[in-house]
Amino acid sequence: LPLAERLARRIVDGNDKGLDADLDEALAAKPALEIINDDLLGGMRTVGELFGSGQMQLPFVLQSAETMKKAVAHLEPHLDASDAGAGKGTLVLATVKGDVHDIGKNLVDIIVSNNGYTVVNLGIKQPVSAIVEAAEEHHADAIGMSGLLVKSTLVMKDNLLELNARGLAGRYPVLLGGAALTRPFVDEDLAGLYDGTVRYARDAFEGLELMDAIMA
Ligand code: B1M
Repeated sequence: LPLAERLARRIVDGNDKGLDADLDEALAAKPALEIINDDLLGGMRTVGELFGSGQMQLPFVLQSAETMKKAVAHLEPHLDASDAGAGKGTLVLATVKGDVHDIGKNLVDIIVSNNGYTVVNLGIKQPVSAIVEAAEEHHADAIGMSGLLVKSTLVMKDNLLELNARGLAGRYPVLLGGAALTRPFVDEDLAGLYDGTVRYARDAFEGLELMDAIMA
């Protein structure tokens, strides 16, 4: 197989034998970010389709996810860092309560922190109380919530209402992302509920753009 297809296939098969060598070969031809976006995420999309249609079982999805994580970890030192360490602001980032998906969230962490922000990455299954506590402790400039399950969209809604109730909506702009969300859902169904600013980020780059806009 050509290298790009081989990399996508490795993600689908959850096969990390020789992964680093393939990634190094790819790095000689294109930037790390393009490898993630063009090749690796394509593999993850296929995994989602196979799982969704019942052609792939959960343990294999997990293996694919582990391979994806190893690949991203290998590429991370090669990602362009502009303004790194410039202290542009602080983002508290979490996967919401009840949701274990963290590959996308961790990509957001990598992209945003490589571009001059401090990211406090709380991990998965985070209740709103933990998110608020971290935001207060770290004097966050924004809160980012990720979720991939449909039920996570309801959790996000509750979290926004909780921030309202605590009088914190004006203090924290909120970025929302993850495959369960759509822009119309966030703009039409969630934004109106929140007393502050809430924005949808399609991918990690839009997350970075939104942070830049918030801090401008
Ligand atoms: Co699960 N899973 N999974 N899964 N999984 C999905 C989400 C699903 C769509 C698969 C499917 O059915 N086709 C489906 C959800 C269906 C639904 O809710 N309607 C699903 C399910 C059902 C489940 C379980 C319930 C399965 C079960 O147990 N029976 C279970 C959930 C457990 C739980 O959360 N309580 C489960 C478990 C798992 C694994 C553990 C095996 C594994 C996750 C491993 C891990 O993350 N460490 C897994 C995986 C890998 C997937 C799929 C296949 C791939 C997700 C992924 O990593 N994509 C997924 C299928 C899919 O998404 N179509 C699926 C790559 C990643 C880069 O994309 O996270 O969307 P994503 O991030 C993007 C953008 O969304 C955005 O930036 C990234 C790109 O730059 N983004 C943000 C994300 N967060 C952001 C935050 C921002 C800004 C941008 O600012 C704050």
